[in-house]
Amino acid sequence: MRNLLFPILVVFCVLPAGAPALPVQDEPVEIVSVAATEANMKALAGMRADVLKAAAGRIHIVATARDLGRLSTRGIPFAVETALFAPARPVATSATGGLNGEFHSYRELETDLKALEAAHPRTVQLRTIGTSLEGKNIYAVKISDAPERDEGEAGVLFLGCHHAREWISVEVPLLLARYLAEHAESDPAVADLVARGEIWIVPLVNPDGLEYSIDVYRYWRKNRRANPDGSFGVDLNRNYGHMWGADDVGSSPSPLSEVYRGSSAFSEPETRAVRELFLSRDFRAVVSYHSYSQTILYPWGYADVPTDRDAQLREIGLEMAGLIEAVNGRAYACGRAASALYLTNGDTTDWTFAAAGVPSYTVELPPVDIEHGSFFNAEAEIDGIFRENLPAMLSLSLRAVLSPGKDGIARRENEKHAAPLTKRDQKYK
Ligand code: 0X9
Ligand code: ZN
Repeated sequence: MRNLLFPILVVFCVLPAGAPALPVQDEPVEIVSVAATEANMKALAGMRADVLKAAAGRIHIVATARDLGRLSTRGIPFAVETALFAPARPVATSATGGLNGEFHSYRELETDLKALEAAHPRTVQLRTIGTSLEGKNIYAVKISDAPERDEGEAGVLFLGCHHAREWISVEVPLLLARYLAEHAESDPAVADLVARGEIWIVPLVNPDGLEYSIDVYRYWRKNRRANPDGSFGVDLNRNYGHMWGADDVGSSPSPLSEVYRGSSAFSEPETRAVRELFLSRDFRAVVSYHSYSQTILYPWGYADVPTDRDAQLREIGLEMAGLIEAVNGRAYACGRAASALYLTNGDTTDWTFAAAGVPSYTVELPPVDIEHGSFFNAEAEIDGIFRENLPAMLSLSLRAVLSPGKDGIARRENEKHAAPLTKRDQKYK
């Protein structure tokens, strides 16, 4: 199934709702499904349709009025599925208010990060590593003993929210910062970690996109770059500098596409901010959080080839999956990015691995698939998702700060292995 679908799954082209310059026939209007026959796949690829998912013999696309016309002209029967994709229940507002309930907006995050620093000045320092296109701060939390001193210790980097609509990916790294700050004195393991190394957390790489996703269009993915053709947005996870733009499958040269790679590698201030931080410190491991699919991915993403440290990346990834599953039984798959999910070029972890040779993971948080909520995580589930990820975050952090640098992370004896990679629905986002 996967191979058969591959050609269309990698043709990314979606029209950003809310971008006023678009002709009305190019606005998404319905989610429709067609039978997953080879002829239909060819037709969808020719139309550059925005494929949402392919499962159970059907391909779902986000169709524009133009797409609906094309399907009719070509005599391809389709079913309207829009109602199926509405969130299962209304997203509740909460005491913290706003359309995003307990999830953080840019301002709410800023307030909470400042409060965290004020409450734990001996372990937390809030830094600004850059500003977004619209001038919002990109914040990094440094957690270490004497965080104001740059001691050149080994570090680990946790990143969140390259993709605007993946709100849970802000919360998980933020909760890690809070956990570490609150346990740095009381818990000997955390105290040891903080004494030996540095944990850096950038919970919101894409603040402009997040705000747009909260205020205007919930499914917004990219940043808010005003492109020359009148469309908006660069996919920040296609804008990094390793094999940037290597082909038009893993990213797109079209500004309209959801995976538009930008005009050059690191053309965006948000990816430059991450680059500068990463190159300025001695990071020995990286995790970039995304959602959804409960999957742990490691390089390469740009091509279906292993890195020269494939076995080690797999081993550490499987250990993280095992630690996660041990918390409450929720299984995360683990695999090499290009083969376990799909091709991407210019993604974060390909670049961090290429730049520093350190274990670099994309963690796709829950839910497992679109039927379980896609980008909508219930507010009540935020803490549980963080809790199940915490042991893996701590274990990777400890490995990183104890690792011997360029030679890589030392193997541990008696490692437990998680379940092998299971097939997930192909998702196309
Ligand atoms: O497409 C992406 O950027 C990531 N998935 S998401 O659904 N959150 O957009 C995956 C990036 C991991 N790299 C590869 N699969 N090659
Ligand atoms: Zn993502």
